[in-house]
Amino acid sequence: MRWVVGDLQGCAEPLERLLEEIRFDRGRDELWSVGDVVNRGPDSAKALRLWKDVGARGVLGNHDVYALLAASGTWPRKRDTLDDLFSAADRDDLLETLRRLPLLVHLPAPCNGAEDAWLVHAGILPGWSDLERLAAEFNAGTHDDAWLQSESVSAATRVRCCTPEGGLSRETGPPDACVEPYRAWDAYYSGETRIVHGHWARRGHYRGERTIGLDSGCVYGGPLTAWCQDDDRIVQVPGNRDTR
Ligand SMILES: [Mn+2]
Repeated sequence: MRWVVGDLQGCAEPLERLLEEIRFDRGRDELWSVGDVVNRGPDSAKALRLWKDVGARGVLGNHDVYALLAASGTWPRKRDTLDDLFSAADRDDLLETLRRLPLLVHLPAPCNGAEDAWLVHAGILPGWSDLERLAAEFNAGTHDDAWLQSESVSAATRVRCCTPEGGLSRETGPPDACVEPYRAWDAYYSGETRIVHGHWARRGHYRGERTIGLDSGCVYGGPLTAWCQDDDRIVQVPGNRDTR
């Protein structure tokens, strides 16, 4: 089975619960992260290790970008919960795993009756129509600090409400909080293939016509949500209740 899990944000225990709940078998199953494996939650290093142990599959999130740029000193450190990661003996190895992550991934149907999907942390901009071409372009090259700060990385890991021209709003509320000329990014998406994403905790888990959102805010006390691509099924386990 191929599973896609929502934003972990350093929530290692909920991930352990999920793997148990779905009887994850690393020889048979795949676990894909929608990004933001680290930060805000209590156990970034542990969550990262666990996710790496089950295959290190996924796409890059904005908190992963922040962790990489803060670790290299390119960005100043803001308030974060990354001390455990930055002081870990395997820190370089863990960070390198994050740095290798692509921005956009096509997940072909894993079995008969299942549907194709695209995986991205936040979303895509209205002008991004040929996703195969863009994925090849965005994911290629050295994932150095300049790449991490590029416009495409920024858009794919941060968009929620945007203009038809691709201007991003700072609004973090649900889609009805997007004020004209801003609309939820998926309102512009007319592609055939479903896009699975995270990043929008205040929208929560939802299923749109062509999209599925998996960030149900497990770091804020919501559940951790995962989607099984094989049989189009959602599984949720309790998140971190004691963090904010
Ligand atoms: Mn995010």
